[in-house]
Amino acid sequence: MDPRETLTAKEADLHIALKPGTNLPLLNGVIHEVLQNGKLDHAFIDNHTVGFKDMKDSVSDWSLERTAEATSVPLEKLKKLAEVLGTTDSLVTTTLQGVYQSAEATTACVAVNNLHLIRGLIGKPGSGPLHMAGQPSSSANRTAGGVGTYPAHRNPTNPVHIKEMAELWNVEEKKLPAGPEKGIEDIISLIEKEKVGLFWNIGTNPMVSLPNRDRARKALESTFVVVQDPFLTETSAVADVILPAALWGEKEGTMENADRTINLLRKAIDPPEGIKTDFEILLEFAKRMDFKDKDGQPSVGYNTPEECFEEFKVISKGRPCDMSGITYERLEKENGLRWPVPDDQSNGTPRLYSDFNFHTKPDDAQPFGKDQFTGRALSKEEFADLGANGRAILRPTRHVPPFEQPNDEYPLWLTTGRLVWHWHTRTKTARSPILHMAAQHGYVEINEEDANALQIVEGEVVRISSPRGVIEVPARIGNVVQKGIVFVPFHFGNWDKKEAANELTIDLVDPLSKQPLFKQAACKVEKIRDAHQVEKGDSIESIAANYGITSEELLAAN
Ligand SMILES: Nc1nc2c(c(=O)[nH]1)N[C@H]1C(S)=C(S)[C@@H](COP(=O)(O)OP(=O)(O)OC[C@H]3O[C@@H](n4cnc5c(=O)[nH]c(N)nc54)[C@H](O)[C@@H]3O)O[C@H]1N2
Ligand SMILES: Nc1nc2c(c(=O)[nH]1)N[C@H]1C(S)=C(S)[C@@H](COP(=O)(O)OP(=O)(O)OC[C@H]3O[C@@H](n4cnc5c(=O)[nH]c(N)nc54)[C@H](O)[C@@H]3O)O[C@H]1N2
Ligand SMILES: [Mo]
Repeated sequence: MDPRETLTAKEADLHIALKPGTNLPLLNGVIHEVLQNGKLDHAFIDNHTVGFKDMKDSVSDWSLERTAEATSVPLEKLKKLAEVLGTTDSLVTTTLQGVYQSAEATTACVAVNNLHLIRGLIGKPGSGPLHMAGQPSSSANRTAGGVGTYPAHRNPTNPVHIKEMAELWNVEEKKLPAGPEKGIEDIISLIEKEKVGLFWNIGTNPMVSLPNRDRARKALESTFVVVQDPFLTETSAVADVILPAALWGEKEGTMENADRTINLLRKAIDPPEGIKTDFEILLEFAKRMDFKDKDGQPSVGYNTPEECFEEFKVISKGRPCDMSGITYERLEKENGLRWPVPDDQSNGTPRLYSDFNFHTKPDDAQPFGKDQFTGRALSKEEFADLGANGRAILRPTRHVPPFEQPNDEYPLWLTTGRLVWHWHTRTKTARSPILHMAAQHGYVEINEEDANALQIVEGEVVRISSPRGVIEVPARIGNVVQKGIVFVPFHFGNWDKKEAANELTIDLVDPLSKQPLFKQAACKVEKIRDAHQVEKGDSIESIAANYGITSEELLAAN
């Protein structure tokens, strides 16, 4: 499912080129059809789920005809899709940013889960919904509690979990903030209200990666900003203090992969003279701040990454991500282990939910769920009322169209995303001459028909504007995007060039996950030159010279 004909779509047996922002209508339509004509697993629904009736009622209006109209996907394709999904004996669904950074993000993930549950296609070989994280640090953050939740999938809205953490850390309960987590856009608003005195940025480059970056820049300029990064970045421009940090390969520690594998990374080389690792900087900070526990002992009791991991193991005990049975030695010998690993006899858990037990007992659950429309965090009582207690919860999925849609002034959909040659804000990949040569600058992908109507030619620099900002980049014309949509890669964000996708994107978030809506906004494209000006890349000689190599060496490497 992708509005663009990506490389992945080209390999597909069935490409569902839906309109941007219509994941949920599509899933609702398909689920409605599967409920009518598919092979439901009634035993699974009865024994291992709650909420079937509410879920079913919530999609009752979604005939395939209505779905075709809402999504622009031909009826025949929808029928085919519903038939496959209603009859297959095994199903893996993967979701990523086309879902999470889209309208109705969390609700669409819920719909995917609903589909797997009513077909009983979960916890079995060859079946499961895989809601992936994009990178190890995203995965590990969810486990370690770096996204405003508490460590080891603890629930900030559950007083029992706050109490456990207070005991484990030997601090007073009232010192631990309770209540729902804050997303980055909440933090930007708090900075604007002068409620944040210090913004400590470790290992991200928000001046390129945050939506509506003009607003984000103004906010960061108004507070005290520390940037901790191995490189000078676009975010260094708003920093009050810059802390140079060591890179991977210059330090040791564990990492978590998208499939829950914990890996051990050993240090390969020393960092440059005087450069500390993130871990050392944080330890040093805790020491100089003289942070103490309830009994006056230093609150950070470890000195090495391994000792820190040992503390995390204690904190993870009994939780979904139990790591009690993992040691550095085992990680090295067994080439990584997948949590939960509850004791040293366990070889890890390649598949979750194979006993059809889900983390829905009130004192087990990480979140108590949120209201689909307002994002209000549900209370423990409301969650308990669902009566799940280890069963999976089928939730209703009601559709609300995206807030910003193409209109008279901004008639096109803007969507943004990745190129294979670059990693995010290019602090590493732009330093590779080969990758830089493959993708040197921002551009806009536009459909042939739209390009013809605007009389633009391949390579011509055009202006793209949204209610937030303006960029000027060369056009790539073709059929990868449908008529009415443009795509801009988000990797490019130098302050001295007008090519950052995030000048244009909208700073709205999904009310449940708080993830920004990078995939849908309204924009317009304008011709700006009388004579066609075609943007060419740098010459091979000048790229090679930038990296201190000859053009022959560069070509040989490529
Ligand atoms: N080379 C490289 N690899 C990377 C990264 C990188 O920067 N470079 N980043 C990593 C990270 S952190 C992440 S999060 C992942 C992201 O991996 P992906 O999610 O695969 O990457 P995106 O390019 O953001 O792609 C999202 C896709 O969603 C589509 N889309 C837009 N709107 C909609 C919609 O309404 N519905 C649907 N179904 N699709 C829509 C877009 O056309 C696009 O093809 O990649 C990881 N891998
Ligand atoms: N328009 C639009 N915007 C997007 C997206 C999109 O699809 N469209 N995708 C979003 C997604 S999914 C993601 S994940 C974000 C990514 O956005 P960011 O996380 O902001 O991007 P990165 O370039 O990965 O930034 C990582 C920073 O950490 C530094 N770094 C590397 N190693 C270390 C280390 O060991 N220690 C420290 N302290 N620093 C280190 C790098 O030099 C770099 O500056 O972008 C988001 N923004
Ligand atoms: Mo990501």
